[in-house]
Amino acid sequence: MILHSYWRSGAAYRVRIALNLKGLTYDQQGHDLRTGAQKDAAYVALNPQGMVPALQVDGAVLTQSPAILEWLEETHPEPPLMPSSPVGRAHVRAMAALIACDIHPLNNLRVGKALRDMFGADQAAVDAWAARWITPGFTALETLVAQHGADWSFGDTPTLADCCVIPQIYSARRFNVPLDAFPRLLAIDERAAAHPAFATAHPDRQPDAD
Ligand SMILES: N[C@@H](CCC(=O)N[C@@H](CS)C(=O)NCC(=O)O)C(=O)O
Repeated sequence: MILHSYWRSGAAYRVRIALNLKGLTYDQQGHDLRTGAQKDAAYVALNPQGMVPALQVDGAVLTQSPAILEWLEETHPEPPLMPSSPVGRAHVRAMAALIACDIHPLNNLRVGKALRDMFGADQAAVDAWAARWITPGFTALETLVAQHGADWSFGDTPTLADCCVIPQIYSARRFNVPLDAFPRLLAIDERAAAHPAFATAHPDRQPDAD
């Protein structure tokens, strides 16, 4: 498997965590988003969106991290990253979607670039914009974790929700978003830092990291 990635991409970070939790080995090919390498013709031929991640496997190219996570769960069911009950699975998907649909798209690299290029935003304004979406999202997530979580976001083993939560916390810190109001999320982040699958997926530990 080849994971097309960028060390700081939150969406690629999700996939690395899941691959590691499943105990799978993979190579990584970094695309430096800062120089626009994701728009190179050779990469766009693989992923027409020109975004990371993409996973090359068995002659296929899988794109969109939620689809890749679901594919991984279907093809490599052990250890399970989804609960056994349908209602539990719906809760995990809801937490993952809260991040992947309702937070991350508003604070990814291209949105920050558009804020700068189209509206003259400086870094402080970009940070405030990110906080505007991360804070209410995390407020809801903290409540959902209080309802459904234990050691992890849902129950006492890592799920696909945690694959999304941890990268979003990393991103929140990059935007200087205060996190004190989210003790449950911070406890999960601390647990992840001590878990090999999460720790080795951390951006700073990737081959293309600065
Ligand atoms: N919904 C996509 C989002 C992917 C995404 O936002 N990727 C960012 C990095 S985290 C990217 O490639 N940005 C480069 C660009 O937009 O040109 C997924 O979950 O895979």
